[in-house]
Amino acid sequence: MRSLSPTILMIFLLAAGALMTGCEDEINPVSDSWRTWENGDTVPGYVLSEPSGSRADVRAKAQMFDDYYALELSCAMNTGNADDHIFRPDTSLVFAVIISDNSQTVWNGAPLLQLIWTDTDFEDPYAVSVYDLVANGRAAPTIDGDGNDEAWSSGVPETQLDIIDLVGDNGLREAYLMAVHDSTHIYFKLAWPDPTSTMSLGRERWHFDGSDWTRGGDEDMAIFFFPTDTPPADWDTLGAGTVSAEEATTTDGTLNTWAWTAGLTNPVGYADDLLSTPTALENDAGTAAFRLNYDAGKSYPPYVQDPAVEPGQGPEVLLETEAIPFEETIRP
Ligand SMILES: [Ca+2]
Ligand SMILES: [Ca+2]
Ligand SMILES: [Ca+2]
Ligand SMILES: [Ca+2]
Repeated sequence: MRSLSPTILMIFLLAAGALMTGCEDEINPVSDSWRTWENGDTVPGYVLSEPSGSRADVRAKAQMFDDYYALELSCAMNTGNADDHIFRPDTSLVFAVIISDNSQTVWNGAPLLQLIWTDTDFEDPYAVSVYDLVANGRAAPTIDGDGNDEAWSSGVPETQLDIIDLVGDNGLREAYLMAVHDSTHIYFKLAWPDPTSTMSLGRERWHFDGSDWTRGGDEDMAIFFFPTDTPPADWDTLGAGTVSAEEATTTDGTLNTWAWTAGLTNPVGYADDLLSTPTALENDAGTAAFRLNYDAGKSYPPYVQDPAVEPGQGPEVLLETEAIPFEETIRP
């Protein structure tokens, strides 16, 4: 056969590239036979599992409806763990919420909010009332990202937050926050229009180009900061102004930090329960919901979806219980 001239070959490759980009890339592909990895295939950058201990105190789940996130969270008012804040239904406090869009570095948010234990609707963008479910004969919400629970229905004050750019600007200007409590737990519902109308969960995702694997990508996040017994000295006047949004470290003192992320914690139904200190964002005791799907000794994802198992949390999520070593997916 006559070999193709370099010019013709180049044109062919360009055309093939154009065709490729027109195709829908296959994410974490599943097949009932041995897998052949192809250009455009991707594999999640983290392996997820049930967290444990003090790190697992915050249940959280979001769904996106009509480009709006609805995120529900719950936490025991007293977790019994020394690294957490104790919520007391007679004690107002300052807290903060920051939100990212497919980023860990660009943050918009409400840096100075008051949590007030009352059913009063203050119609104030900086005041969030904690409605008493028991006194009003209502059941606790189900933490599933569907905000249509009775617990959130009419009568519960909803605060339209005044969202500002804090580090960079992702365009977000509005969010809606509700808080309720029963005898044991406090619950939040945070709703916001995602600036790019996309639920991004591909942090450090692996991409295959036909010959090499590379990693890249980010995710949507929402972080809550609450004071500990030793908050930053200026916490009550500056709120998250005392926090480095890039590092989630404090100027001084410590904060109880809940980090919900669309890719690493949401699929298993948690927010990562952490502690912000002047030197680091420390992990609460226990195990995380996620671990990096990376091995310095391998140039490919060490774990992939078991081809025999349909992904339980969708193709963009790799669960520990459904993961097998990459090597086992290659035809012997
Ligand atoms: Ca904890
Ligand atoms: Ca719900
Ligand atoms: Ca997004
Ligand atoms: Ca904590």
